[in-house]
Amino acid sequence: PRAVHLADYQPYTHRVEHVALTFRLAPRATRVLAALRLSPNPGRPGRHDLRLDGEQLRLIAVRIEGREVAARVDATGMTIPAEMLPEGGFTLETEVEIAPEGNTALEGLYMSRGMYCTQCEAEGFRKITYYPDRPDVMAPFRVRIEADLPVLLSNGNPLGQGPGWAEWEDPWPKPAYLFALVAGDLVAHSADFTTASGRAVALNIWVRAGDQDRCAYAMDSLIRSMRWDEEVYGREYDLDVFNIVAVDDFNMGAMENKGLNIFNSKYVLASPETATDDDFARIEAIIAHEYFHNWTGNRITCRDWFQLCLKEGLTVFRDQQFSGDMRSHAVKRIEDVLMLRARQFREDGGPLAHPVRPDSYVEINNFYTATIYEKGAEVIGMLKRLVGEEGYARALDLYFTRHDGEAATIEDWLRVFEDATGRDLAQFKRWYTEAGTPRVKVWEEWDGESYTLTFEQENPATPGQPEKGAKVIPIAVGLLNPNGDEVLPTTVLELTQDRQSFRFPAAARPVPSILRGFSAPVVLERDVSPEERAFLLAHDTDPFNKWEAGRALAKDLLARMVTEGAAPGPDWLDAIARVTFDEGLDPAFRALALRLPGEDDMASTLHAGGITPDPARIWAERRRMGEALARRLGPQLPGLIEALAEPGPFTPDARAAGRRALRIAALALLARVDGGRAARAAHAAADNMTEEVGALIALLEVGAGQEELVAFEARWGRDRNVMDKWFALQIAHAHPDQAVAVTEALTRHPDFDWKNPNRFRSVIGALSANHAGFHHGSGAGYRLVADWLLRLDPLNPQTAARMSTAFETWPRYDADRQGMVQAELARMAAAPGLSRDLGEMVARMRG
Ligand code: BAL
Ligand code: ZN
Repeated sequence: PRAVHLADYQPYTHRVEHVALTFRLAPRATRVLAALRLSPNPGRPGRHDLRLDGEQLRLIAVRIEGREVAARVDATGMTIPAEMLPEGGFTLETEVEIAPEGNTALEGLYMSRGMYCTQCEAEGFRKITYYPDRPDVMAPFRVRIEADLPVLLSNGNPLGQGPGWAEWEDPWPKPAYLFALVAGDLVAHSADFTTASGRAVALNIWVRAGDQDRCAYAMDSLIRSMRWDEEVYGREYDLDVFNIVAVDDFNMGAMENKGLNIFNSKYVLASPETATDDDFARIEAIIAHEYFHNWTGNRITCRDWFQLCLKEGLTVFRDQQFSGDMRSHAVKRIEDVLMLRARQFREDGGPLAHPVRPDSYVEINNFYTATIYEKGAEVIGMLKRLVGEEGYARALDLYFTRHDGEAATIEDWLRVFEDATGRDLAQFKRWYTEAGTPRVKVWEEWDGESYTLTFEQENPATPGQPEKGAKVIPIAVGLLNPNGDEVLPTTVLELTQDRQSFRFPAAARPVPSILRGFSAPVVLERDVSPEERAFLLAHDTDPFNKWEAGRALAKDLLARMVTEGAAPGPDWLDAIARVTFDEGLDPAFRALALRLPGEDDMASTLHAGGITPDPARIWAERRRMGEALARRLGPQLPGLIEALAEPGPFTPDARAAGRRALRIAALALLARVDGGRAARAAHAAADNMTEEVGALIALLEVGAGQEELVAFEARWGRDRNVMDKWFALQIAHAHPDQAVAVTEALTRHPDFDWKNPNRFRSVIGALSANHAGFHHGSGAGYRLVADWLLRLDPLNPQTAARMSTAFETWPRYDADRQGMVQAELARMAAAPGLSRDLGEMVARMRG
């Protein structure tokens, strides 16, 4: 398959002025009639053939201005030669037949448990009808749906409906990837919203009968998102209805189709009994994310798919701001950085590294990555730090006025910042065009009068990019005096050269707090003593760096345990104990401080330090670390657990969730010294899913919990979303020697519906998340995952390709493991009929 290159971009030959679609729905033979009003695009002078994308369509008829024409049809579309096109504007009509029932790829129009739904981003619309399926072609759509089903939905405002039909009109020009259609037997959880300028909007969350009592939190999140976007960004909603539909079979988390968001049901449905605090937080964030896309993505979209981060990075940044405002900025930042390091740094350091704006791809679905999304958001956070709150607000206002209704580029985005603030962003642009995580080394010097910090940046080679220039790196710094008082409040230093020094007056040697708030997505390298880390953990006024100090202490210790056989000493144990029981700190923060470094994170850190990680040893030493902490804190844990019990009914707010998080962390530690007694009691008493799952994981981690698993299945066996947890947690928390066997056994469970992406991820994804289990020295983890990817690929290439990233870290490990992964990659590469999606991923990972 050929790669697509950014450098080859050309505007489309024609304009689409209007689209009218009629759907006659039937599971095996849906008819799609399309009438496109087309005209030549003045941006592409000359006469051109008309090329339309189309895949897996049975063509019935093509007419221009009512007359049949003979179009040339091939496997990826249709061409009508220029000489057959009237001069000026004309109407093209096509009629095709598609089979949604057989669509297992979940792209285009498909069926999920009797309901019709669509997923068009990035290139699914071409599986619905012939069309210029590219984001820079924007048009208003009118849609008629005919089906004998009670609920028939599409984008925009309702025009009319009757028995067996409904019509919709979307007045806002949109690219085809934002098209959506839903038809099924659904019920609505409804509410009203009035925008700041007085538009009444009907809000509906459509679900299957029986699920409507699990929509309240999603609706509340939607209303808060709509208000927040008005208050913080001045952005109002622009239609009379906003519909959300929950679907069980969905490749992604959710989709921002104009006026008709389609969600993986897992990110809509929640009740205290069925959803954990993490689920509630994710629902809030994803509802906000998809809603915020209405302006950053829909009203202003991407010129081409290379610009994906234009909408995704910005929308992630906005949803992170929103969650911080709704909850705690400190806790949200720590969680976001944990995730960035776990997913994006991992990607950036391996064979799949790519720039935030890539310049080529084979299959665009493979670029919905942590780099585009999370690093894309970090880049915006850096821009904001560099231009300040006011500069950011001015730039965003200009972005919305200048580009509303357009398909824009990263150049357009950076230009609004330049025009609004007068700043030159030519060097900053490297964050978009160069892959890899910069490493920043820092040295300090104090001469009795002044204190100097010297930074050196190194930008590592990544696939296809051996050489890189220096980046603009905003480094937020604060200085503390030896008593712990802040002598320099947070100041942003701008590192723009390979090596650069910054001097501060200082009569006494200060303690620096560097990269506050994680002000840039870099790896900071600095020789710091455990004493200084403990000092920062106790005194830093920046909550992120306070947490980071504890994290670094733990990682240094775990690294020494793995490499030198060190044992946890009182310095670390006492420092963690002080934070754990410090009632002046937010319980959510204390819970994060108690969390041990992850095994994959540790493997990456060791590898970066020139040490080949041994997964089994990391697992064993991390366990020993937890046991030592449990022994140190043990006597005080029952009191803490007792004090954190919430007397009243469950509420999903951040305060209550933080208390539960700390309580569960304490239960998990206590289980290591009391054999699980307290966790078992907490499990029996739990009246919400957060505590039920938290206590169950605590038990599984100490080799117990089998009775509880049986009871869980007996209670929740019919609930798909809840049962996904049951599948996942017993694999993710299995002993490394048993993880593959547990996974294999669960693949034989009658409810292992592997064609459902959520269930597949809950089983096969959970094994790849069990670091020592997946990287087991036997190679059985690698084999099992590869077997299942090969089985899924012909049916659902998108999900298979995405899950193949389990293998991306192979270069870190020893020669045996490298050989075994390479053998699996070679086996996949050689599989007959491998999809373009998985084929591209495997090829990139093989290098
Ligand atoms: N646009 C794909 C789903 C999302 O990022 O919202
Ligand atoms: Zn998005």
